[in-house]
Amino acid sequence: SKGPYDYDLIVIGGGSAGLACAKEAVACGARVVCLDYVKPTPLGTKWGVGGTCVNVGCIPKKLMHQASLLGEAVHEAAAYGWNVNEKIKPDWNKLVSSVQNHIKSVNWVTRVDLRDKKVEYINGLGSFLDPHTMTIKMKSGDRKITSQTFVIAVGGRPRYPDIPGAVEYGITSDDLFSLNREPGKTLVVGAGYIGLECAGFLKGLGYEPTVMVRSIVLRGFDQQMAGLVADSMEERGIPFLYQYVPLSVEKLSSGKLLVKYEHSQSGEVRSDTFDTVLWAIGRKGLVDDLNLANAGVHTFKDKIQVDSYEATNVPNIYAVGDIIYGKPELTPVAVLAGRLLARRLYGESTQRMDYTDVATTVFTPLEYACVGLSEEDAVKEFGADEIEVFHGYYKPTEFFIPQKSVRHCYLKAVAERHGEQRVYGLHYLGPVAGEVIQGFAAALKSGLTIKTLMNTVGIHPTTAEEFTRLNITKRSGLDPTPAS
Ligand code: FAD
Ligand code: NA7
Repeated sequence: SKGPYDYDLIVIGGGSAGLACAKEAVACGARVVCLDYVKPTPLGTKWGVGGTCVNVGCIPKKLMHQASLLGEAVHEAAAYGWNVNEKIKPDWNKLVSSVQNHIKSVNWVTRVDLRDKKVEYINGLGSFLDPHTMTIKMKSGDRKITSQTFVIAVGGRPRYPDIPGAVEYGITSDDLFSLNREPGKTLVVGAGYIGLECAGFLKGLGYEPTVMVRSIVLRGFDQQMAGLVADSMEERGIPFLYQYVPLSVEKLSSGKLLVKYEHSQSGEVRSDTFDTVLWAIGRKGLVDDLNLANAGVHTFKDKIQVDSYEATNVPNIYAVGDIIYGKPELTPVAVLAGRLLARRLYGESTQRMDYTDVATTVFTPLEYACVGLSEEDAVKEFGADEIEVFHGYYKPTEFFIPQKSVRHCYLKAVAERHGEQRVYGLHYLGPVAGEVIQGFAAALKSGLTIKTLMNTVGIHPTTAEEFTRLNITKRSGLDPTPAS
């Protein structure tokens, strides 16, 4: 029986969360349609189905990071005896077309997958007329559809600062991975993970990024680790302008961009010219086009607040992924939450999403990965007297021959001080950080203790084995730098 509505479920947004939710709901037997629509950036950049991660997020970012690490590896290879031309230079346009070709192939595979799994997909922008009705704006005209249930999975887009020239002359991560010219000397405004990652690979590719930091680096992350990330980037020749905010961007007759910026305490105004200005000042949830008021869904700071069932304040409307307030904005979080929601709605499952202890990596030139609590959050939660921090600097084998700086290779375990010495957080700065932390994340979720960690035999010679030899506590005051 069809019931009074066209569909059981309309999923708004075909990104990480929406696609996972739509596919699972269909697998559970629901009648589903998934809408996805990308508005072009002010520069005109647009992309296909799949959302942020595939088109303008994780994937192109990791590919450019990899390109930058390979350049570094070629330089290192010389020290190992490879006869390489020391003056290697990347071809930006070739890199961009390789990255874009990969993305196009993923877009294609996504559409085939949707067809195979019998998920109806509409390339259109959805907005509510009432809690059960939506208008879809499509190239071919508007269409009205009804559904019993809705899942809002619209994600977010980069913000622009409210200053003269920002939108006309600046770009964001939405434009960078398909930019049709070399970025050149680039001002990266914002010191969240996206700003730092972009600055990192631009430097590795031979461009000249500068990072402008309004307050602190990597807000929300362990601040000792964040400081080490920034120091390692400065050591690679990336200048950081601390405590500065941009005032204006003008285009000079030379084509260069003149940026005026101000020190937030002294009010001192400076200016400099750049080829590219990249805004990485955070992301805005895409609530505006949804006309949520027509459905009665409340918003909160451009986001939607949900309960532990991903339910909004309107009974038949749910939200998942980056659009929900106060949860990690990461693809695997969006995918799992979307899938679990579909299973609860249309399957037998009652399982809820666990948003705690989600591991994550910052793909800066020297990578940083972590899982669990930062040191400051552990202190806040349990008190400094109840926390033991085991830490150490270490020397990756890979760094010896090319004589790379090992000054910032550091790791720590934040643990319970007494009793079982349960591990609350693990933090690692060094090569292939994500690969190192992923397995430890499973251990931490299984109740990892310092004793288990110390009784684990390492794999030698790796950098991950350092976690099995952390025997210096911060409290002891002993020097955490290795002897040799
Ligand atoms: P999205 O993937 O953004 O999908 C939402 C979709 O809905 C979009 O296609 C949007 O256009 C569409 N839409 C919006 N409104 C409407 C509407 N009204 N009607 C129809 N369609 C609509 N995460 C990681 O885990 N690892 C990383 O390394 C990583 N790197 C990142 C790097 C960058 C530069 C960025 C920007 C993000 C990165 N992320 C990373 C975050 C990750 O991309 C997001 O967490 C993830 O894409 C969120 O998925 P989502 O489904 O909630 O939203
Ligand atoms: P984040 O992590 O929100 O970081 C944004 C950065 O930009 C951060 O350093 C901010 O400094 C800075 N910022 C914010 N507004 C301004 C203005 N107006 N001028 C200058 N600098 C500014 O965003 P990302 O883009 O890195 O990451 C996107 C999302 O992924 C993010 O929301 C995370 O939840 C996950 P601040 O620390 O606020 O002083």
